[in-house]
Amino acid sequence: MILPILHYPDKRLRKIAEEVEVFDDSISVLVDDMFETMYQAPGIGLAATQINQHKRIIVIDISEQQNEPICLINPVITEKIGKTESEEGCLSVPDYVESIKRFESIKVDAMNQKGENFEMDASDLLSICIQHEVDHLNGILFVDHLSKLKQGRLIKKTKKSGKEL
Ligand code: GNR
Ligand code: NI
Repeated sequence: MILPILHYPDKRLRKIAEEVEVFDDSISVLVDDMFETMYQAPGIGLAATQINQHKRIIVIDISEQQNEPICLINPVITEKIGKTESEEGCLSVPDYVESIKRFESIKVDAMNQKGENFEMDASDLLSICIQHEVDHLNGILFVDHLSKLKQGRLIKKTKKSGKEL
């Protein structure tokens, strides 16, 4: 099922997601719905927060063919190496892209849909995407990393478009 995506400045995007402790069918259904929603958008990642489910679940697929799904549950970034800067967008902040500084490479501890632990190394776009999604789980949007000047301009643009702040 395709689920509606919350849009900035919706306050529900600011909630801190809770760890998944029980890996039952409802989690599998949620993960499947998140992939469907992400692919349809289309996006390269989606955090449960964006569909108003405040659980620490991320889905990602950075492949061209949309055939390399990655699901991270309870992800924790355990190592952060180097610096990089690139253009980011977000399904929750439509029609807005800006350059954001991130760590270049990271190590992540996470669980799969069965609740099994695994570790992964990520660099480049995958690393950026994971950092972007983990931010969502903590109620942080990519625009929070911008200067106050740019944030002010975004607020103005958002108000103009008729959205409540
Ligand atoms: O689809 C997305 N593209 C993207 C591009 C650069 C950096 C991060 C992203 S994630 C975004 C989908 C999204 O909003 N995930 O939360
Ligand atoms: Ni996003």
